[in-house]
Order: sequence, then structure tokens, then C-alpha cells
Amino acid sequence: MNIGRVFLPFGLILAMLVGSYAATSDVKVVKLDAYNTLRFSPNKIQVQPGQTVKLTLKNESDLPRTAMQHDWLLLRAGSDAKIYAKVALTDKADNYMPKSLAGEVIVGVSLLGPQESHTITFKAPETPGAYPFLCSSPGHSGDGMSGVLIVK
Ligand SMILES: [Cu+2]
Repeated sequence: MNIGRVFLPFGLILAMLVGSYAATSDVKVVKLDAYNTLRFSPNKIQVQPGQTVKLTLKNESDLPRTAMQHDWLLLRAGSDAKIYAKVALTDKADNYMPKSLAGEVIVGVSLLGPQESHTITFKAPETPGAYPFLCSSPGHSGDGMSGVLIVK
């Protein structure tokens, strides 16, 4: 007689477990390393539309902080990373993230010193396309510290 009562909660718990498992496996984990050579590794990241992305930026440098800081900024599709970098170049007061171009930035990690790392979690854009990213530390993206997030 009690089977009905026992079975229903068990079924609900099972459904909840399955649901949370599906959500966890849907997270794209990205380890993004930033090097003295002014490169990101990887420089191409592919995600699904709207996918949850857990991204850890690590500054792999062992130079003094003043010599080698890196950040990571994901821009809107169609945004020009070269223009962003050019404006950012002289904007030390804003950590090279100019307020006038804040609308171009989807998400980012601000400047990290040598051997520092920081993790952010964000939702990938829903619209398929190529979203440029860069390090806005002066001169870095011009020397190759840029890449692309592909939403597909
Ligand atoms: Cu950099």
C-alpha cells in the first residue's frame, strides 16, 4: 500500500539527479594560458550557442608584474580587435579597458600578474559566429595575442 508513496519521491529525486547531470556535462571547460611570447594557448575556442563556459585564464609568465601582465577580453562578433587595442593602448587608468568601448566587450578577465589565474563562468552567445578576443595589455594583441571564439 505504501509503494505509491515511496515510488513517487524516488522518481522525482531520480529526475533531479538526471537533470543536474545533464547540466554539468554541458559546461565547456577552457584552460587558457597566456605566455611571455605574447600568445594565448589555445587561440581558437569552439563552443555551442548559449553553452555555459567555465574559462580559467592563467598568466604563465615569471617576469616581474610590471613587465608582463595579461588580460582576456571577448568582443562582439564583427568588432575590430585592432581598433579596440589601439584605443586601449593609452588607457592605463582603466586597466586598458576603455569605457568608451565597453559596449564591444561581452565578457573578460582583467589584468593578471605573473603566475596569477582567474576563473569566470559565462554563457556563450546564442548567435553562431566568430567572436574575436584579445589581450589589451599595450602592444600584446598587435604582436599576436589574440584569437577567436567560434560559436557553432
Ligand atoms: Cu598580454
